[in-house]
Amino acid sequence: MNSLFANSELAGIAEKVEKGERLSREDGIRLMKSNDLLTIGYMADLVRKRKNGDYAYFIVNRHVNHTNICENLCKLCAFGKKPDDPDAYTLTIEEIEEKARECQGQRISEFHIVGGLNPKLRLEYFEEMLRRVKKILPNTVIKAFTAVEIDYFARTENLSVEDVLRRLQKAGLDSLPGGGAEIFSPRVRKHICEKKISGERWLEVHETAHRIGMRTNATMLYGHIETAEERIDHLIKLRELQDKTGGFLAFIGLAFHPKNTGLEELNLSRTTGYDDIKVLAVARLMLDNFDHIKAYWIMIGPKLAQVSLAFGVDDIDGTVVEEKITHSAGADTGQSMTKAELVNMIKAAGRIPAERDTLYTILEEGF
Ligand code: V47
Repeated sequence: MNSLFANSELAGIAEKVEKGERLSREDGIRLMKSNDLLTIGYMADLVRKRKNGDYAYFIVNRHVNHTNICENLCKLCAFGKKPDDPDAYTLTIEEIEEKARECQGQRISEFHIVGGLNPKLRLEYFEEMLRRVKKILPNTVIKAFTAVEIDYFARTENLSVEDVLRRLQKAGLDSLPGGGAEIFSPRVRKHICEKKISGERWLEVHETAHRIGMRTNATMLYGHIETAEERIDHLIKLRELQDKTGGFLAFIGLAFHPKNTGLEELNLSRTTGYDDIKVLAVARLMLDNFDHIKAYWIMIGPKLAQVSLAFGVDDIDGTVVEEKITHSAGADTGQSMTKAELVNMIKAAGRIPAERDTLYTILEEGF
């Protein structure tokens, strides 16, 4: 190990990282509890470089939230509304088509659609939505519906998850986003999202998606009531599924935003920069079978997202355009970033900007 770290409390872990050995649960907990951010970052950067060289990726994408009406109304979420709430909305297919049309003429790689659990919307609405978006943007990947939504469609339509996924795939669905995973611990789920599917079910939906050839993402919501142990157990569950299927593309850390949520009464403060960076770096170290660790600048801010490139992150998401979930919960970031801004951030970090598609094929590099 680099002699600089010989006396660090993390020296043993650093040695394993240098040799490319898998880290244990205990290693993960020690990392998550350590404040030696530079040693953690040094190790995460080593792994990042091994996997992705000097490239830092970004994507030209657009998020759309078709409805905020939600049966679950999880405490952690400020986006979901009851049907009679004055702020409740459901977009028509024509309104979604209009958003897709706005992207015509740009080289947009990914259309990201997620929404609440709205009992009025049937599977046909989603199939029609996918077909019409695909018609307008035939070369754009549609990444849509969290595992929570897929499970809801299966239950309300009395179909298996596989049947739902196959029907949506036929209509144009290419990939699933990583949302809704939160923290898999049942203790935490009981407090922050009591009605949401279990962690096991979330993993089962992703496993099914992988089996039918869909690549998906994984997330972890941190910065509420979870412990270091619960964070590491969550990452290990993701790592175990990845060992089995290899279907995950990227991991994204989601920083909890408490404003307007049912957890506001706990007086939680927003996540700190130190913790945001640590979660991404420790994820890079624990998720040795994930190729990509993605920073979502909407949640941690563009400046920290840029700094995270030196702490294990190889991908910054994205142009986004419109974001409602984090902004309902008090995010003070913008909602959109230009390609030039992303390129500039990456270049200033000394890395090669690489515009990617969903599967991380490079469309253009350097700039
Ligand atoms: O599913 C909800 C979480 C997710 C809050 O897969 C909250 O490429 C913070 O999943 N504070 C949506 N987080 C975001 C998401 C995502 C983002 C970017 C890329 C990808 C991808 C996925 O945010 C939700 C939920 O897990 N969330 N409420 C909140 N108050």
